[in-house]
Amino acid sequence: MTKSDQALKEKLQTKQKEPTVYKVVLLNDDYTTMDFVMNVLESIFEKSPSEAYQIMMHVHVHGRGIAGAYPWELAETKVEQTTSLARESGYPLKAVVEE
Ligand code: TYC
Repeated sequence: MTKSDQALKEKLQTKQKEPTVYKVVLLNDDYTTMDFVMNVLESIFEKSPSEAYQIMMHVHVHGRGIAGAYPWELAETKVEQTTSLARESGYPLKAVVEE
């Protein structure tokens, strides 16, 4: 193995250790309460109360905002958890995964 083969191998190995992350985006709507959105951000996205408030207000004002960034499977799970908690509670809150 040449020196540059070794360098390439190390580069690839380093890359594989950094999983690609996907954004979970929360969408605004007129019916979900601010309290419920903050509760979702704290319980599912592990945000502090002040982070949850800031993210919720960003979504409320701008229409959408990033709740977090995770490897694919985890991002999908967070969307599912958000959607089922919202539906159980009678809210139309939507979350989507974005690259
Ligand atoms: N716009 C909602 C309200 O005024 C609050 C809200 C914020 C809803 C963020 C969804 O993702 C959301 N009650």
